[in-house]
Amino acid sequence: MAIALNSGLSEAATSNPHVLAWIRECIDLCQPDKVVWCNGSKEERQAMFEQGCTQGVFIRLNQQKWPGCYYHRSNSNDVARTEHLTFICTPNQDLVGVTNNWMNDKAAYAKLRELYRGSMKGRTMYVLPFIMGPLGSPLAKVGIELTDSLYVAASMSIMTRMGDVAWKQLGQGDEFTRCLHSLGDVNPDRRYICHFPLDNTIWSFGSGYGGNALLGKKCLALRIASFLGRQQGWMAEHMLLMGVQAPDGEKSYVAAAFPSACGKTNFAMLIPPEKYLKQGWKITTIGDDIAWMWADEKGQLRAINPEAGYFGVVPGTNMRSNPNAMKSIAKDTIFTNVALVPLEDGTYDIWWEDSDWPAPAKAIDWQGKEWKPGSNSKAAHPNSRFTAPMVNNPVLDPLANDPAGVPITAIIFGGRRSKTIPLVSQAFNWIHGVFMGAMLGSETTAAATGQVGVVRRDPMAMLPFIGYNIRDYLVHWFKMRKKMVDPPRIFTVNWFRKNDQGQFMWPGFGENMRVLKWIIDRSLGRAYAMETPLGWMPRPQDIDIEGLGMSEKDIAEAQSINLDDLKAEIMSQEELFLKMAGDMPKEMIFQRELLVSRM
Ligand code: SAT
Ligand code: MN
Repeated sequence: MAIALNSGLSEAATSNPHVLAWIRECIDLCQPDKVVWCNGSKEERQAMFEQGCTQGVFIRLNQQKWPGCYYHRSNSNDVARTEHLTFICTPNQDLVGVTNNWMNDKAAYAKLRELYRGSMKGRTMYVLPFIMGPLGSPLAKVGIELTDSLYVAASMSIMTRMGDVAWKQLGQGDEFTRCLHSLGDVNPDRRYICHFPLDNTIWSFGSGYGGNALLGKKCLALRIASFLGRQQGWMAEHMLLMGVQAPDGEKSYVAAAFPSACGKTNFAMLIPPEKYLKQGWKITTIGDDIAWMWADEKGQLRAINPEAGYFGVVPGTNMRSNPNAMKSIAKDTIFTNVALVPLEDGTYDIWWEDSDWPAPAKAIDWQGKEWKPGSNSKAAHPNSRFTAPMVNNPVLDPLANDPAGVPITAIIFGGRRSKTIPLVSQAFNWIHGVFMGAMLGSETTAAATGQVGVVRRDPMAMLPFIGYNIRDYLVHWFKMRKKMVDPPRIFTVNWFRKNDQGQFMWPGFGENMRVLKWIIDRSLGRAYAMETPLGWMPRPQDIDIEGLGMSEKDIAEAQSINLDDLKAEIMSQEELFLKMAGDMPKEMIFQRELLVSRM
């Protein structure tokens, strides 16, 4: 960490004139006391933690149990993404379409400038240069975040390839995302997450939490990148990336889109059932949240994970649900908004609901209040998170850092649906698959503020992240087909279907391997399927149930299509059609007609 006083630029780590001019403007506007140029080193992160502990930003956890781990509590009004305060700012509204909040770009700059004015007085501005994507990848993008949050600085050093590599990649060029972040007074009335895709700029004010503040993640790698991807002919998607290795060594890669807090991290780190492990099956992780994909010169869809760490939901993470996540968070991890457990020696442990440990007799909950078992509240916030470096993951794929990415064999869409949607189905073709993805619905979770548990349409699990007009986004998906010789096969899954007694019909977690195997076999043309109104579906005997404790009849039930439910589903899809009105691409209208006529 180089510390610069006065102008803030005397210690600059780059001579890039575009960077210096922009940072000068931001210093003049925000008036920080101090500017710190970060280099992304391990020592620097350690220094940030030490400093954070003296400032009360971090609490050091018991280092025997949690080596290199720190605790952070965010403001209790600031614990999830705030979609209603998230804006795409352009000269006219048609650029952002009906699914985004829009602000006129000039008006947004003017409004936020007043908020930023002097907002860093008495604070330090951290300059965080970072790369999204493996170094040297054709899609890798440079961003620079200026922030007055030490938590954000330390988190970005885990979540991105941060530091001098970014200055090197940028050189003297002007192609970088300008990310300005200030906590302000963390007041929801003065909270704005603004994206200016035409200027490759993000201004985030008034929130210190995750997707609102770690600007490389949802803001850059999804909203801005999706916009750039459409211009440049590639895709930025809310997808995990995983490798599936068969016993004979055959390796396939799968991309899967699920809305926030629907188990993407668990799926990306899946441990196959005992039987599969014995046979030699292996799952590896490339990424757990975001995929950037392009068609290479041979017409093969390839993907990279732009991130370098995991920002995962903590509650429910344990050695049964996700042992690889437990190992990933065993060291060098930041825990945000879980419960803090004071130990007798004056150090701290942590705890969360549905963890490997019994509830402590006493804890401090995510709001900083005393908590006891039987207290009428959660100890850890349902959206409490871990921030862990991906190198900790024991099943990190050897190609996770490969600039050439990995070839994609199958794309999976999934939502959290207690009714109607079967366990697995395959689209008839790419266009049908895009329709399937566009019609994805999911019951809302704690990852965003608002009501939890209502079904909302979440096209490609991208509803909160498409950085431009959804009409053009869907057309872009259709057009990508032309760039590919043999496009990945597309599937829909639902791990969350419940029976009339309210019990899950599918065990999920590692057992998802059984569905995944059918998906891979189908994609490579060696598994059976039957035609249904929804798409190709396995017969019960096509899913391996050996050792599962489920019968073929149970599978048939999890796969059943109830025509009345399906009609209601199609009616509720109407919502998106009406919203988009005359803007719906004709492929979508035809696919809907075909679906209705198949019924
Ligand atoms: O807070 S984040 O947006 O990064 C997490 C999520 O909602 O997926
Ligand atoms: Mn996500």
